[in-house]
Amino acid sequence: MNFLVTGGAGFIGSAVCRLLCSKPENHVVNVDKLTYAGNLASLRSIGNNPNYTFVQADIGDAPQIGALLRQHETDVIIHLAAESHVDRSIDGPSAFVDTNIVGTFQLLTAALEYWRGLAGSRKAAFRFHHVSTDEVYGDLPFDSGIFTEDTPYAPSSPYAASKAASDHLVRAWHSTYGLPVVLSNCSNNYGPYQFPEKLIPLGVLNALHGKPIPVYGAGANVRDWLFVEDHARALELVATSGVPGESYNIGGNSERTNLHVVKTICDVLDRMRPKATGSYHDLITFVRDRPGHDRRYAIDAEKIRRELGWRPSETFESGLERTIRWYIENDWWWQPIRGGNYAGERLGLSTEPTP
Ligand code: NAD
Ligand code: TDX
Repeated sequence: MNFLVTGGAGFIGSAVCRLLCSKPENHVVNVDKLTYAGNLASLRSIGNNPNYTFVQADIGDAPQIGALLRQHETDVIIHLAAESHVDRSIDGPSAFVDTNIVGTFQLLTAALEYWRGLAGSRKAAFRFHHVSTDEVYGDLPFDSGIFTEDTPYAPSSPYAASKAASDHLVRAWHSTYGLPVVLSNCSNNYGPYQFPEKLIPLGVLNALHGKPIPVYGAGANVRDWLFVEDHARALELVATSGVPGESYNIGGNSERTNLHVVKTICDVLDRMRPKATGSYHDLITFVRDRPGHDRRYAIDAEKIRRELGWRPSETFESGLERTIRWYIENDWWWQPIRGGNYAGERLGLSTEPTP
């Protein structure tokens, strides 16, 4: 099968490319603009594979995307390219509108023209898989509720609003033009190769560097955590076996408060890499909260389990341990990022400790 993966140099996209390329019958074209979040080092293990091709391009360049779809006789698009960090979307929403909304629109335009030119079984088998997030559903109370595929959209952050907008465009291209789309909405991913602006890699690397581990507000906000390789398997299933027009919620059934997450990181590091004096827990620092910070996300992943037979293989504890070990053993990957323009400091907002 010929896949075109957008955003394949990012955290989740690179896991998808590594997974798909492990099967010789697949060919993968990775289309990525290489923003600050794109990193070809994450694809080192498949960079020379005969079934892998990298193209540096913007999803907003519809003519170039159209040419790539035709040249590589694409069967399935898996669309992950996006601006993905909530704090950056609060500081500067414009790039989120450009890539997540307008970029997705341009990609849909190219995909529709390409699909209309296909015939017979290739036309029937074509899929456009749009990768989205649980954040489109908005805020849940601490003590009740769970997101199903029918939960109404109520995005809080500019990031979530831009993803919600792109989901609506993708569904409209199905209803109006018949483009065979599938969608998935996943909870928080963690694992190897995640850019160290997100909570878990930031916490691990700040701890290893003896820097404060920032916790927003009281650390009571709850996220559902999924190991990235479990997500990649789910994405392959949705892209290849999902029903056109349908959405699938994907989650790890692992709700944890942020404070629990950072405390667990400190526990694992205290065991794996003990400090000469004291504990990593001493580095936990409460800082000003994120504006519009959703209290809780929780995913009902029953549909993808029932219809596609997917379930996560890692627990939060086993996946976190693997992740921490990977960061300890792979400084070749993160040293250039920490030492370069991005020095592990959080951007903008809540840099001061809570008074
Ligand atoms: P990421 O920020 O690590 O990677 C995004 C990739 O997209 C980068 O390689 C970047 O260079 C590329 N990109 C950005 N703009 C582009 C453009 N205009 N054209 C081409 N490439 C462009 O993101 P991620 O965490 O891997 O997330 C991937 C997708 O999954 C996103 O759509 C995100 O909304 C969604 N998602 C992420 C999570 C999560 O926890 N990280 C959870 C659910 C859904
Ligand atoms: O330094 C921090 N301290 C902290 O307490 C950071 C970076 C985050 N947090 C909190 C905010 C969130 O409640 O931790 C939680 C996780 O934060 P992020 O890692 O920034 O992820 P989140 O905002 O939940 O969004 C992520 O999951 C859903 C991804 O970035 C999105 O792309 C995805 O859609």
